[in-house]
Amino acid sequence: MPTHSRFVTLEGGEGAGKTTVLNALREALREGGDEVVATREPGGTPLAERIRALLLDPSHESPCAEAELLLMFAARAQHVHETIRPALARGAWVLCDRFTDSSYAYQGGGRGIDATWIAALEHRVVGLRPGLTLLLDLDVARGRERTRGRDLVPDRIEAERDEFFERVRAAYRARADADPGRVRLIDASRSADAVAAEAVQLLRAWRADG
Ligand code: Z5A
Repeated sequence: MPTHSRFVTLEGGEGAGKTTVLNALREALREGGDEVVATREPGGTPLAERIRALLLDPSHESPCAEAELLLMFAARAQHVHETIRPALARGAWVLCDRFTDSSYAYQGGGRGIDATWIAALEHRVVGLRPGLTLLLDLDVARGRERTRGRDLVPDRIEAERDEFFERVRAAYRARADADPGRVRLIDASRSADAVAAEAVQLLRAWRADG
């Protein structure tokens, strides 16, 4: 699977601090004068954002696990085609809040879909991996505590039980163990400043190496 050195993703469970870290990374890269495209999944294009709304809305019929996976990849295909590849082609950095590792963690680990099926979609539909993935690892209960009271109604995936999120976390950690060169695990239980500082340091080292 081809990777791109300027394609960097943030992964982790609910409340791990991805959005907070992404903002710090964007500032660090902009200081160097580079163009930075900050985006997210599911989403990142008008069509993919509409698919996101469908996926997260708790008020209508829930998709079955397979439909959920295919909708995640439908959004991703559009996002890669319309936003990510063009940005990388013009030399920009792409910082993405979640990408295919989320599908392995949530639909694979959480829902129990066979990883070989996810890998087949990744190869046929996406064809691209980030050069660097920062995995913010956090205890499930602490993540939930951080986001408690944020939304009046939790979205459809946030409403899952703790056991689901424990499986998600285990699947993420297994991906970091299997691919330590790309997936760097960060202890996200520390202060937001300490987590952001480590993430920026890892990115700077990555940029210097590349
Ligand atoms: N999903 C999927 O199933 N399959 C896929 O393929 C993809 C996604 C791509 C939407 O994602 C859902 O889609 C997601 C997985 C699924 N469902 N869940 N759960 P999302 O990224 O929009 O949802 P999220 O991960 O739940 O976002 P989040 O809860 O906002 O997490 P975050 O971005 O990592 O956290 P944050 O916004 O930076 O911080 C949360 C709060 O904690 C906030 O008040 C911060 O001020 C605070 N915070 C942050 N860092 C710290 C530290 N270090 N200490 C204390 N407090 C902190």
